[in-house]
Formats: sequence, C-alpha cells, structure tokens
Amino acid sequence: MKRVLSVQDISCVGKCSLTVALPIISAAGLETSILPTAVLSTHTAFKNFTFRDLTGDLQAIADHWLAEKINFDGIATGYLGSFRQIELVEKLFADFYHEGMLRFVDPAMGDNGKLYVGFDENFARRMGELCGKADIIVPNLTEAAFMLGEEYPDGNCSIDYIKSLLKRLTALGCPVAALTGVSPEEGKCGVMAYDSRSGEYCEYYSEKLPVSFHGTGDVFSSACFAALMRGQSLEKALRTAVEYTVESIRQTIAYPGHNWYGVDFESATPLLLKLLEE
Ligand code: PXL
Repeated sequence: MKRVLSVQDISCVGKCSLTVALPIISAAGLETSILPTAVLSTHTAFKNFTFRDLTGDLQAIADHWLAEKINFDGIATGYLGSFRQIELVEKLFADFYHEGMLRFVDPAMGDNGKLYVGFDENFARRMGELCGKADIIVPNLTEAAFMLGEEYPDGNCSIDYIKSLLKRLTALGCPVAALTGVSPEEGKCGVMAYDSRSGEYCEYYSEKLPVSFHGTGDVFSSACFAALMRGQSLEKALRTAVEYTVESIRQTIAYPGHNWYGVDFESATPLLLKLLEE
C-alpha cells in the first residue's frame, strides 16, 4: 500500500482540511499520514474560532520521520496559515523528495473572489512560489487570480482566458496546473488542466448545482490526489474528483436539515470507490 502525507490544519468542526483529507484518502486505499499545522475549533468561516498554531512542532516531527527513514509516495498540502508554514513545506518537499514522489499543492486561500480571513495579496504571491515547487497544483479561479496578481474574473470567463491562466500558472514552475470552478457553459461546472510538458489540455465538467458549500475544494483535492496516487491518469483523476464532489453536494442537499458548513462527502464514498476502479 502506498504511504502518503497530508499537510494542513485540523478544523475540529467544519468538515474541511484534515477531517476531509484523512477519511477520503484512507477510504481510497492509501496509508495516510498527517502533519497537522494548527488546531482550530472550527474553520474560519465561523465566528470566534480558537487557533492553536503548531508551526513550532513541524520541523521536529519531520526530523523524527527522517531519523526513522520514513518516506512518502506523495505529499499533499492544503490550507497553510503563515509564511513560515509555507517555508517549512518547501523544506519538507526538499527533505523527503525521491524520484517519483508526487508533490501536490492545493493553495487553499479563498473562494468567490475573496481571500479567507487572515490572508492578503503578499501571502497569495508567496503561495505562488510554493506552487512553483509542486508537480501539480489545483487552485480555484480566486486563488489563481490572487497568485498571479490579476483581477478576479467575475462571472463566466472564456475558455481562452482559462487556457492563458493555466499557462501562466505552470510558468510559476509546476509542470501541471488544474483550475477548478470552471464553467464553460450555463449549467456546467468542472475543471480544466494543462500539462506544460506535453502542451495538452484536458477538462471534465459535470452538472452545476445551484448551491455553494464550504469544503468542496478540500473534497475535490483529496479525491484528486488519492486518484492520482492510486494510478489514475490526470484525465481520469479529474473525472473521479469532480463526480465525487458533485455527488457529495447532492447528498448534502438531499437532506433538508443539512448544516451550512460542509458537505456530506461520507455518504458519497461508494461512488468514490466505484470511480477509482474505472
Ligand atoms: O477549506 C479550506 C479551509 C481549511 N482550513 C481552514 C479554513 C478553510 C476555509 O475557510 O478556514 C482553517
């Protein structure tokens, strides 16, 4: 069984970051190690959340793993809370790198044209540098625009514009970029990716549901990372991740008493397992 590492915070309640990545990647049949960067009572869309920064522990944990000769087939990162944490992730990539290891970065920083609480343009630029050290990055339109220092492209933008964003994202230094939340036509939503080595684009779209939920980016990136680690091609991994995310939203809205802070990815697990076999 492959062993992978997920680096991001634990938001105790809120269905995002590690409470999403750990169950999804484990269910996909991968040994999932974690490096929690902080512990929050909830994610930052709640009011009055508590925040325990674990930055000071990260290097000692990594040093112990190095001393034990523990290695990973892939490292995925999500929400990172500070410049120092970005720097430590760059060191993790360097210290644990071996031929074939996948470095997967979700620059989880914002959505709908806005950065999350606590982030600014400088942080977004710095996250762009970390993206340059990855093998694949999966920003949404908001994160891509902030990393490139562009205006957020309000509304539906053209496929030509998406292609130019993708080219500029790979110019940050990563060979592959996948842009999420792309809507090529009314009623459709999904992802378009560019592989700068082959010069090829691939895309996958599904039904656009008339709702928006927190945590869907983390569900997408966990499933995409897991699918790639399970050996799916980029094209197949994007399909797995999009369909699983859409099914998680469907499961959420099927229950009238659903909460507002996250999606019911647990009930969509059977579909994830089926897609991973295709
Ligand atoms: O879903 C991304 C995410 C992860 N972690 C924390 C967050 C968010 C989004 O707001 O606040 C702490």
